[in-house]
Amino acid sequence: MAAAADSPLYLGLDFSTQQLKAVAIDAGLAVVQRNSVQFDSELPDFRTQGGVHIHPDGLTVTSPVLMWVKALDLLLDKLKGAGLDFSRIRAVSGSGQQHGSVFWRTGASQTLDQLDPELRLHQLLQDSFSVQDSPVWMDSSSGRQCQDLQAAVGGALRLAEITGSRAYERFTGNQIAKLRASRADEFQDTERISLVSSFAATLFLGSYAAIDYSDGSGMNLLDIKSRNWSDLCLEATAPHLNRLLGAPQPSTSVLGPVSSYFVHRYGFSESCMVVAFTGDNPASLAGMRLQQGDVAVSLGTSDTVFVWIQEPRPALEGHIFCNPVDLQAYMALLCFKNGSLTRKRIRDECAGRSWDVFSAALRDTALGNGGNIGFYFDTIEITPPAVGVHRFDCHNNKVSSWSPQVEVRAVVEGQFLSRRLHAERLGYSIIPGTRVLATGGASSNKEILQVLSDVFNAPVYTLDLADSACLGCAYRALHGVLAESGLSFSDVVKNAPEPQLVATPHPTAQQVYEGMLKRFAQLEEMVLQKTCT
Ligand code: ADP
Ligand code: XUL
Repeated sequence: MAAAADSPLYLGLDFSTQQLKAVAIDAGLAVVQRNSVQFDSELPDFRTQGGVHIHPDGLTVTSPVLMWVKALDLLLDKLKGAGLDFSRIRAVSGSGQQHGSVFWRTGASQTLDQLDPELRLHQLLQDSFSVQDSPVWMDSSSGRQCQDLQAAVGGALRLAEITGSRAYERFTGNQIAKLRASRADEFQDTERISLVSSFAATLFLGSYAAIDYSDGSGMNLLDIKSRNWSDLCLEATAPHLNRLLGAPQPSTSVLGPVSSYFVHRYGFSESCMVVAFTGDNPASLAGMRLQQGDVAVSLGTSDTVFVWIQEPRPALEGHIFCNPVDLQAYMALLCFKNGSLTRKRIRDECAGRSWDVFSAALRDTALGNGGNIGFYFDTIEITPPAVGVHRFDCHNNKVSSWSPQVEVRAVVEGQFLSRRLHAERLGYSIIPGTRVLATGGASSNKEILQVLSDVFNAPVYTLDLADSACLGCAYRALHGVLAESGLSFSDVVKNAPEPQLVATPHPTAQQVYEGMLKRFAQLEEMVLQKTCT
């Protein structure tokens, strides 16, 4: 039955690497609106590629913070143009690419407090940032600060025990330490530091929004057990950092009503609530309604693999984050930098820039690719920290090229062998009943998902909507307003559409990939040693 024309709606947003997306749902969880703004093509003045600027050192990667603000202006205009009645929105929540940081200039809170609804946000906030180019998750320029932090707290494993991860260059604390050392004046002129998620919540709230526990776990600063900033980590990063960060809050918190700017400019209701924003991966966990035993594989700009866990066992590889929907639980995550952008490069070079041709190459080549194994690290990888393109034939001999079709299968098989290898090292194992839940841009490609199913030897499911982070935030907005009456997240989303089965493993998959996985692990070790020497 269609919902009444004035029934409540819940808005979810996702400030991801390449675009800003929105999904509105009704109280019955049906999607009523969907829209997006592509940064490169719709905001060309900022001259980004894939939403970012890669600096000449090849390590520093940033995005213009005003591009994100302008994207929100544009998205809201698009939603209005498409007929979304903002007055029906009961709550809004959102997510952002994880780890990115926004530096608000001294005095910005006053500007936020008096936003003139006649003007656009990007005009109003032009002078509100002490740093124009926000470091993002693709940055790997803070190696020195990572070493310093680990030394200060008693080693990599100790840091992982406190914060859920050893030091990673993209993690926000290390970015803050780098900025403080390299751009002291801008740092001095900063009154508040947000994550991309809490920055976006701040725009809606008109005052500084708290960092939530789940996205806050990606900073190397939060004690994931006490769910408070770790004094040890804060002190090792910058003086008085807790003042710049504000107190962290549960990811399910209702932060307050939208600011009067949104009421007057777009017709939001004064009682529309802002529910804490979180990271895109935690938001995907919510959107996919991940259950214990499932493994989620997100194929966006980055590829990520994540599982729901009850007891954290931090290690030197992978990350443990506080769970975004259950205060007692955690999630484990692996992140791979060379995901869609690398697949797209191979598509452009070997498949005439067409996903259809790319898919045909996967269909026309055999499982196991005749024993050929490829590693494709266009930029220095996170898991494992290796770089370069490395091709091996079935005898483990290095080769310099393959036919276009073999190259296409090699990039996809190599990526998924790596996802499985590292997920198993994190404690994940395939058991009868295991579901692989796929999301992100590439999850619309059935042939890619068939390879995923074969390599994992498990069925692959997707949601109708490839963008689970955005949908997860619409669910979280709804949960935020209902949580006060004691409803759990799973109660709230129990009638959401079930994921659809899209691929089952080929009968020979286990035989082909068991052996290949062992060879892959040995070859990866070799590639890694090469990178380190
Ligand atoms: P993000 O949220 O990280 O910005 P998305 O999850 O929207 O990214 O995924 C975008 C990526 O999806 C693009 O880089 C693109 O290469 C990839 N993609 C889109 N369509 C396909 C397809 N049919 N096959 C494979 N990859 C695709
Ligand atoms: C996760 C990570 C990326 C970003 C961008 O640790 O760095 O997945 O969240 O999507």
